[in-house]
Amino acid sequence: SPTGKHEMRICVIGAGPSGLAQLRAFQSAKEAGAEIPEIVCYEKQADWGGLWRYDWRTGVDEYSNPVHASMYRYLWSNGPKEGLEFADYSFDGHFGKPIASYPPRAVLFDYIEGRVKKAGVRDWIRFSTVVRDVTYADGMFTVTARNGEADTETKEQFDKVIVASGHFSFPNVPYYPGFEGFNGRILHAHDFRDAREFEGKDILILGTSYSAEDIGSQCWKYGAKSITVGHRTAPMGFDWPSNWAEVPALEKVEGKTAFFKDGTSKTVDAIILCTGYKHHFPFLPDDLRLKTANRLAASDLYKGVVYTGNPDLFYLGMQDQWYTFNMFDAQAWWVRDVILGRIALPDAAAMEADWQQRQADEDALADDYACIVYQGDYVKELIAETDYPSFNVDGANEAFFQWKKHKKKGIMSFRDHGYVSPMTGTMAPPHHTRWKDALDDSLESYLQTTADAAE
Ligand code: FAD
Ligand code: NA7
Repeated sequence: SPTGKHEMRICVIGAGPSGLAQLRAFQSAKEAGAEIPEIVCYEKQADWGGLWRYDWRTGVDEYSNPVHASMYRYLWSNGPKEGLEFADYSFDGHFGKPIASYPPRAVLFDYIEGRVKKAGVRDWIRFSTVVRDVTYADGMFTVTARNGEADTETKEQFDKVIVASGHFSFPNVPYYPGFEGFNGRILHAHDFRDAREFEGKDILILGTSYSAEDIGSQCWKYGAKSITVGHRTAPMGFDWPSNWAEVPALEKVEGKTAFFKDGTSKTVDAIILCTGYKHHFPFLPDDLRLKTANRLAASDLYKGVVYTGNPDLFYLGMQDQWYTFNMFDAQAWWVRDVILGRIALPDAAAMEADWQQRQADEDALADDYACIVYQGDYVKELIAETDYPSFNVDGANEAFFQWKKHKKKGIMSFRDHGYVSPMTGTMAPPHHTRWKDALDDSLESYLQTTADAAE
């Protein structure tokens, strides 16, 4: 600049819920009168919303980059919306009326988008632009990105980089003997798009976490003949429908027949690997690259967000998630305040001790209920240190507890329940149609009231 003063520049990688939280955090400080740095957000996809932006493509995208999307048609929230609500932008406010607790993807996309449209931050984002490389020298980052549409590369310098590229996109794909000779389709959850593909089919699912549970449930809902789930560690143990079986780990496949550890077998048409994802950052060199398991207290992150190997680098949303959108907000507001000089970082030893202590605390947790409280406490800890609107985290915990109980009671009916908003205190009305019978997952259908739907 003419004064010789270097203007601070911030790079945000990804415009999913985490990256958008970061943009909104800076914009809200600006709105309140603060001076904020220049912000450039690179987004590989043509639109914002991250995983919540549906993409019919699988494999590579239109510019031959790996497709980011892992969501599929007919996906409804797998946890209550009362656990993820933004504290600065309520569901009641966005939709103008109370809505039911487990919205389909399109409804949540609309909600995510509503807040950032209102904030007016779209201009900060460079769409269809994938970050290819990040280097750090002399206190500055150089970020190399490629705009797919223009087919051009840029290299720009930044003082800080915030990685918000998500960690449920690069599939963890195990091999089992016989896969190469299987006479059917083998796919990972990342490439699953439409349950109707498996109507009338016998399917085998490997894995016992959210993807296994939900993709199996989708296939059941849309008419699969049978669902068999192989577990490596333990069965999910829900009260499944009669055409659903939980079996031990897969040993091998011969032709179309799968053989399990207990000697039983099942002939199947397709194998869906719900075997999780990798934290994978192909654009980062080793000394900046986060290496962590999918857990509540990620490795090498002070307060869950500052990279201890280089505190000019931040990561958002890298934890395994009970809390999502409002946790990303808590992180983004906190990172913003470090960058604005409102929060000071301690020395390297203290930052190192911080994540190790968090992991030790996590390792000592007794059950899922304790995990929910632990992540709720983390959200409380961060929001207490910024001006993010404080909210009833205990109320959100309560919605998660109820959700767990409702799943135990009926895995195909838990989405028929409603909970109290920790932001507005509103009790969610029931959806007009039970989840198992609601085949239309559109926003229009979901937002109809019981009276409209009956007409
Ligand atoms: P993402 O949503 O993954 O967004 C990351 C963004 O970064 C993407 O837009 C991507 O294109 C971009 N990006 C990646 N690499 C680059 C690059 N090199 N250059 C530029 N841009 C890049 N959470 C819930 O709360 N409720 C649910 O019901 C729920 N269901 C889920 C179902 C599935 C199948 C999956 C996979 C996840 C689900 N989640 C759910 C969790 C989900 O992780 C969060 O809701 C949320 O999307 C995470 O936001 P994020 O911004 O951290 O990551
Ligand atoms: P998760 O929650 O990371 O779970 C991965 C599952 O995959 C888990 O049950 C693992 O079983 C299983 N797994 C991993 N490797 C293997 C092999 N080699 N063989 C058999 N089973 C294996 O991933 P999800 O996709 O379910 O959920 C990710 C997000 O998507 C989540 O936030 C949701 O909201 C949607 P283990 O218990 O380790 O034996």
